[in-house]
Amino acid sequence: MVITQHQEAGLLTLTLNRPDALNAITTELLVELGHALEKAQDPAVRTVLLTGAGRAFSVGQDLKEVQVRQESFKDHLRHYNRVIKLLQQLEKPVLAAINGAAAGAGFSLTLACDLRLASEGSFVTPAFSRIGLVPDSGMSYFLPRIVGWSKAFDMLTFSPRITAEEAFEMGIVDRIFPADTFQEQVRAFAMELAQGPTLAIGLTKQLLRRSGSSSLDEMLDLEAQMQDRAGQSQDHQEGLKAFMEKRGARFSGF
Ligand code: LHQ
Repeated sequence: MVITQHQEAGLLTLTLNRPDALNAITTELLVELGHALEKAQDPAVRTVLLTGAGRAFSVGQDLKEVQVRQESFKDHLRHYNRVIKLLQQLEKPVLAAINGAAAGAGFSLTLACDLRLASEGSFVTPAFSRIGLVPDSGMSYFLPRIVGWSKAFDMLTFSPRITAEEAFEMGIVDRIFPADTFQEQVRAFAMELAQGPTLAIGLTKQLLRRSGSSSLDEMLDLEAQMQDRAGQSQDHQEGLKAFMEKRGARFSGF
């Protein structure tokens, strides 16, 4: 298996597991990741954490596989695009734990997640321009939305190595944890999210997704629809009760 899965309470951890190849992405890896993300639609999963085994998150497409490719890049990218859409469409938080280098489509995978947690000493790099390619796997969609058009153009043209600290300053990375306690701190962060109001978080994710291509009027209507749904949830009842009783809420995710 090149994707390992570990479920602990509502937290599903998916690990890219080709450490000897710095988790370079193969077709096999994309197919396994796609299956795992489909299974993650199960309501028992309340947070998904994507990370890499060994010293890298992922160095992107396995360039050795590309050299012996049978299909066009356009055909090959179908495998990537399926995974990117699944990450975005999951109605629950999806976290990337960047434990080392995240390059090319490896970086794209992290951008399709909702939050990026990086280890001190890790870095991201678009990498595409260095081998004469254009950004893919959603990078041209997500990156300008996070850093703005000019910064994205600069990054995609020069493909520098961007340290976790620089990425944090640019809003690409959301939390940085020390390397020696990275796994424990990521787990604690993800476990807390997995005990959150999952239904409301999933609806929030839908709202943000739609806001990129909607008018204010459309978003106001959609917010009202989503608030109706959230307002009928068990978690809303529990949130209100906990507020009145001056205690922390115990959310079920429904
Ligand atoms: C690798 C790779 C790699 C194989 C390092 N593959 N072996 C989708 C589909 C269609 C078309 C193509 O594009 C795509 C999407 C993409 O992702 S394209 C972009 C692919 N990724 C890259 O171009 C990144 C290439 N790698 C690097 O720039 C560096 O290795 C980074 C910055 C990631 C890490 O640098 P270092 O930590 O200094 O490690 P290193 O460069 O020494 O690499 C260690 C080994 O890993 C080395 O092998 P070796 O046998 O010499 O020890 C590299 O050849 C190998 N490796 N990336 N993508």
